[in-house]
Amino acid sequence: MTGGGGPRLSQATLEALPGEVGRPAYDRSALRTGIVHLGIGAFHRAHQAVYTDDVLAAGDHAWAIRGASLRSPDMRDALAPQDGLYALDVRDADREELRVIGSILDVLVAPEHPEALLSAMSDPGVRIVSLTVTEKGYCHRPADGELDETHPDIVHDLAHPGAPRSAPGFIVEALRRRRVAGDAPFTVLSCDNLPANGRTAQRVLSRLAALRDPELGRFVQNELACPCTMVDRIVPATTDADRARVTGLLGVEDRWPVLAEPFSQWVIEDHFPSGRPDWAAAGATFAPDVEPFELMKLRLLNASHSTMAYLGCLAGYGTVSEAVADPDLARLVRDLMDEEVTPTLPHLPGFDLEGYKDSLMARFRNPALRHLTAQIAMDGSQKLPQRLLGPARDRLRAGASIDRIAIAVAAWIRYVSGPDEQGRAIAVRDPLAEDLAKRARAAGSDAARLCDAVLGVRAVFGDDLPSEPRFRGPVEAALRSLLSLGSAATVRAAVQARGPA
Ligand code: CS2
Repeated sequence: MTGGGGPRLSQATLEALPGEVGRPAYDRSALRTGIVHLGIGAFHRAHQAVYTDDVLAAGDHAWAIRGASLRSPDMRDALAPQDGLYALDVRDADREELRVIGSILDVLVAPEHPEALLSAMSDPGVRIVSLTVTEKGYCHRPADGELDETHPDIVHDLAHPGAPRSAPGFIVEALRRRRVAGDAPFTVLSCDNLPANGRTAQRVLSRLAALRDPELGRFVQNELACPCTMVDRIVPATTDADRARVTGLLGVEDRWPVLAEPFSQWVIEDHFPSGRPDWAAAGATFAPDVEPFELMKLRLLNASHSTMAYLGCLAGYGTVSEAVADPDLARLVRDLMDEEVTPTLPHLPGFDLEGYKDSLMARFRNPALRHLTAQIAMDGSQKLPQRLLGPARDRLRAGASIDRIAIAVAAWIRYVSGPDEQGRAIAVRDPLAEDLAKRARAAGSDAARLCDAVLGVRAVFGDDLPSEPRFRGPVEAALRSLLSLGSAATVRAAVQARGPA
């Protein structure tokens, strides 16, 4: 991380910013906290915080955000000297726009002071607790979406409910406190890439609450609102080069700006018994049923991302725009979307699905974002079920083929068992990394044995897929090809087998 030592972006230096840089068009000292956000990473700051910034600018001052980090103090350390301010740098091939976001008041660091976070969440003025804690933050079993009661953080939180570690642990304890105090529950707003994310959150929370106290479990199950959302914006991790560039453009140092593409979408189920901001005025969509949008986004955008990430990492492509510049890989991804995913999607009347897929391909090509394949490749065990295995199950149920899905799944197996095609170790970042590595070591490089070993991870593949020959067969064939011919040749053969476009 750079630390230039020059003046910092802050409330005091806002006025000196160059005229073209956007900034909060409201009096920040008049804001009231309405939202506590768990998981204050780049995605939240480039997405929900921006919609909320618009709401505040429109004059509704009741919805400022207190952020919380459930792990490291880095974000607090970067933003505290900046009064919570940071720049959003929106980039594509031919434009770059900078805007300073003011909706986040401060950042709490949960492990340093769990009580401070619990008391922030128990404030009756807080009406929404939103989350971007990534898939693994729900402490669920990815294959069936149920709470993993053996998860170390859940075990900890049941033993120490007043000083939790996990997001579910904090939420359940804060809800309990509000109930005791006679305050209405907040609404829990999941903004993670999970299928039916609100329902997943509620399932996990009611189970955890019930393990603490059956009565609390019933309360969470019956009274807690957990609307589903579909969130979309491509937000690569900020690099030191980005920090230096933004600092140069602002004229003051921003220790942690966020970069994003121009596109942004937020579809929200409208169920907020305690009230909500008018995010629609900022471009969000409130819909009675979000699931069709979530499925479409997870299975088209995120599944393509994961496919490019594993095949791309193996082939030596560092970024998504490099991966999609390979015509064979681009063809494979588009075929995956058109032939194997689209038939599994619910019909969205009046929605231009072809246009949506075209726009995804264009977004993947955005050369101004260095979106690392290694970033997307992480936590595959938590991502595969909703991105690739859900569509695979739907296809198999319909008696249809899954050849491209199988290549993507095999690429993940190949990736987590390393080394890469140049013989270098792959740094697999995944909560199951150790188990996966152990299985891979025991299986060696024989495709059939490796396939069986990794498909045996029930938390990912469930009880059905490993024993389904129409799944296992194509996955093993693709893995054999990846092991013997490599990623590029496997992709080329798949595309050629299909015939000319
Ligand atoms: C990506 C997502 O890292 C990943 O797994 O697929 O973060 C993706 O960029 C966002 O969901 C886009 O909205």
